[in-house]
Amino acid sequence: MASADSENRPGTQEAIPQAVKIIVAGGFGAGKTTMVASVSEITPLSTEEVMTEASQGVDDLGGVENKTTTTVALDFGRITINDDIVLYLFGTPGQDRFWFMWDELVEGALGAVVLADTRRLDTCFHAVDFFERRGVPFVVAVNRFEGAAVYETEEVREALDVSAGVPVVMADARERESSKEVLVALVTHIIDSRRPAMSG
Ligand SMILES: Nc1nc2c(ncn2[C@@H]2O[C@H](COP(=O)(O)OP(=O)(O)OP(=O)(O)O)[C@@H](O)[C@H]2O)c(=O)[nH]1
Ligand SMILES: [Mg+2]
Repeated sequence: MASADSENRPGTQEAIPQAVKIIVAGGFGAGKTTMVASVSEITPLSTEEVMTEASQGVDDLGGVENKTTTTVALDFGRITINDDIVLYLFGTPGQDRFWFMWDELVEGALGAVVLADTRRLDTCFHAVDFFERRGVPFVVAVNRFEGAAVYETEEVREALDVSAGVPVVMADARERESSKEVLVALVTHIIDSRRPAMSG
């Protein structure tokens, strides 16, 4: 649906499809649902469920103790970047026990946003690793939470050990403009990362 791969014409500018599937990933509670909702121009589909006592001891609530709901399947939203590009956003469920769904969600995706939670930077290691292994271009968006340590983008890059070519940007997932800037950075990165393949 989202990725119009069948319309690809390698070697031409039109190799960038009009409808682009993007994954919004990151650790549990990093702000994925918030980002998809803030930026979507359609009413976002969300699959939030109230967390019950049953999740205690199963889900790692350290640092996000006030969280009462969680995504159990996916978030879905859409944003038009310009006349040529419409992004279809798929937010992942954040908890470890739903990782099995990521393989399905990533199918056909051209890029990803990894939301880094400044309270628990380590929780996005899985996402970074996941997209690196699959060769899916991604940007790291550092979502700042009040009271959390303040990091420079380069500190985050070092902590996550992402390569110099991966954009690391500051973000506030609650702000539409900020979320849109992240996505524009991602689209630019996707285009850049496809360029060598097109010329070679
Ligand atoms: N301060 C601050 N709070 C945020 C930001 N982004 C999200 N939040 C808050 O963090 C909480 C969790 O956000 P969600 O969007 O549900 O996080 P999620 O990554 O979808 O969570 P899971 O689906 O459970 O993994 C919500 O209460 C948001 O309002 C941000 O950029 N800054
Ligand atoms: Mg969510």
